[in-house]
Amino acid sequence: MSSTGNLNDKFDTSFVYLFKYIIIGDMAVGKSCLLMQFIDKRFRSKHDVTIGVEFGARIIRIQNVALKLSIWDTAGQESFRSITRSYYRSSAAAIIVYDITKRNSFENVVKWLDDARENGNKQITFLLVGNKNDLEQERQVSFEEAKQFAQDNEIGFMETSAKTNYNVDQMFTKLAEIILFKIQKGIIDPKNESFGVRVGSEYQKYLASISNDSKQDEKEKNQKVDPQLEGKYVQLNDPAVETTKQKNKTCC
Ligand SMILES: Nc1nc2c(ncn2[C@@H]2O[C@H](COP(=O)(O)OP(=O)(O)OP(=O)(O)O)[C@@H](O)[C@H]2O)c(=O)[nH]1
Ligand SMILES: [Mg+2]
Repeated sequence: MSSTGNLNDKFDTSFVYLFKYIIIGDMAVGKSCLLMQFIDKRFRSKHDVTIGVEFGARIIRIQNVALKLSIWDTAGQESFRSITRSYYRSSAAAIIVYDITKRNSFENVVKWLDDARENGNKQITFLLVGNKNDLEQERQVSFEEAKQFAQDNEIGFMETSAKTNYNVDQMFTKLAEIILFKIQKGIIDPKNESFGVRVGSEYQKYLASISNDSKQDEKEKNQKVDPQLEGKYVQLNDPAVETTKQKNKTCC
């Protein structure tokens, strides 16, 4: 196992919440490059096969809440599948990556999704990612087809390029917004690590800093879609989030 990113970030506990992510998908679709771009802002043109699992961490802020993302980048190679499975359970989010220039990697998404649904916790949030969208002339999977698949399976979807850094930060932050939303709605208990979340040293300070009124503001802000993502992202139709929205509509 190897790791990437700033060493201080990995041991830093000054965050409100920690969210665990897992990145899955076929070999060579660009999982490690997406993580490297997010953590280190660099691109590697060589395919350096991941053996087992690699790790990266970064602290981000969403609506002024410090969130630490702890990301497990797994091997696409079939022989590592049983190791990968052991990481699903304690993940808050699963990012399923395919390569838009390799139809086969898209066809295998269904297997990855089944695997994660079978082995993950019941509140895991999914995002389907079509990577390498800089290679438009080699495209084998249309945006529309993948979007339809994501809608049919009630998961989020976006296209990215680890090479040009297109949508890379957005894919990680969008998931963090949704997990934060689930915490604020009481769908996920942040103190229950089986959901792939944990509280950090800033948690008590954060709770003390928000009055009931400002808590409500935070919730409302959290429901807004990042304007930068409009047109590039299919809104997550997460059944748990949808159910609470429905309840709120009828209750007040
Ligand atoms: N053009 C282009 N190439 C990319 C992109 N992302 C990754 N690649 C290339 O695709 C190859 C595989 O990338 P990796 O990130 O190592 O793939 P992986 O999914 O981690 O593969 P495994 O670890 O074997 O499962 C490398 O040669 C990368 O340079 C992208 O967005 N655009
Ligand atoms: Mg890799």
